[in-house]
Amino acid sequence: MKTQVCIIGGGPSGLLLSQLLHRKGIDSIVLERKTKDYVLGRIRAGILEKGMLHLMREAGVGERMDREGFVHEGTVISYGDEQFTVNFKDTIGETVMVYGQTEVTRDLYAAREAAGGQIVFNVDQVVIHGADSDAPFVTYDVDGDPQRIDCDYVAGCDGFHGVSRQTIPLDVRKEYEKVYPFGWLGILSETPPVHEELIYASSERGFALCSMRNDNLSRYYIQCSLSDSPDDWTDEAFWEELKRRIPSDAADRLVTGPSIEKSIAPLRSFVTEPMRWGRLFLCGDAAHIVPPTGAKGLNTAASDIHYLYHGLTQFYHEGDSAGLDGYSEKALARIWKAERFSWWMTSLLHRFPDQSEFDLKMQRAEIEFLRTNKAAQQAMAENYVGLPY
Ligand code: RFL
Ligand code: PHB
Repeated sequence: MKTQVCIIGGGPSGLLLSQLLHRKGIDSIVLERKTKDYVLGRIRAGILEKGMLHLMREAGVGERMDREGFVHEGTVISYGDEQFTVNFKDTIGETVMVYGQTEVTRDLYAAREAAGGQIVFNVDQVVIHGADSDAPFVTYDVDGDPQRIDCDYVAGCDGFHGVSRQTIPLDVRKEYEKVYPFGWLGILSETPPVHEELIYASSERGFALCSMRNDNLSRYYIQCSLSDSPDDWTDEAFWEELKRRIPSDAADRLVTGPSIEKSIAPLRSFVTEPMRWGRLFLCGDAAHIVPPTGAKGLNTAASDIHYLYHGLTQFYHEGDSAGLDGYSEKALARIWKAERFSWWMTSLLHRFPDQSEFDLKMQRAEIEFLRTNKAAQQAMAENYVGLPY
């Protein structure tokens, strides 16, 4: 088989790139290791920045998002029983949208299918060949049958555990990593959200987050030990612990119910440099990971796709490779700022095992500074709604 861009990974990065390129007449094939149902069963990000909303609309898949998504003008930060709102709309005139990654992916699959886009599921043994040559190709097996795709470019959108990053030789690739000493235990429940805005809660017992997907679907997280397993936590134990970590007025209002999903995510900051090697471009989780505290995972994937999509369009429509040549530098400049913000929010709101009394006082002083200082709120708002592309 032959295509212009071979896209490895059918998560949000790969699907969005494929759909955007299709609208510009650029051909691609997406290779996905799992089934569509498996990809749609993963419960992940919930908050979309302006840049991601714009890309979804440009890809022609913004209609349901604009109809069913919830615009949020701010977020609540709490510490113990104290709480305040950082209002993005009032401070910088911007908002974010609550629309789950599952729905984003569902809309993108539907659009690719409607356009007759090629997505190959259940691929195995994916290998990228000749990425540093003028004639790259990708080999893989599907149902035991070996296959080959010749292409101009390869987009590595295969997440943190994919093969694309590993294809870049170790003497070219440099990785930066911070692993946090805790995870997030998350549940999804068919209950009304406890509050109309998200609540990011710092408490003596650890961090908690009250989020949502719609009027009757809530997403809650609590900081947990890395040695915990979801089976250690009954629904009752989860709700009890959540109530202890959020302000008492919210705890009193909280509607509990059976969980329909329960999982633990470890927290990590990770960046690989460069994000391009020859004709291979890394995008999204294949190149970088943020802890979820700043809601930046999916949104940083979107900014990579923005730069790569424009670079490829410029190349195919104008014969100019400047956008592709500048891809890694441009993408990384924005990534590092999102890494900083996610690390800052994580450090501000979690309990760390080795924290001294002084460290706790510093955390508290920083939260109180944020509560009372307009410039600090503006800095948080600008980062939370998403820095410009
Ligand atoms: P994805 O979503 O991981 O998609 C990569 C796709 O590539 C496939 N794949 C392969 N395909 C072919 N060949 C191979 N060799 C392959 N290896 C892997 C995989 O099956 C998969 O379908 O990466 P993408 O598209 O870059 O999207 C990034 C986002 O998914 C990610 O940044 C966020 O979901 C991060 N994240 C969260 N972000 C938030 O903002 N809020 C959250 O609450 C949140 N929760 C999460 C998360 C990430 C998690 N992971 C990765 C463990 C919860 C979890 C559990
Ligand atoms: C979510 O709704 O899953 C969510 C929202 C905000 C975050 C992380 C996760 O910072």
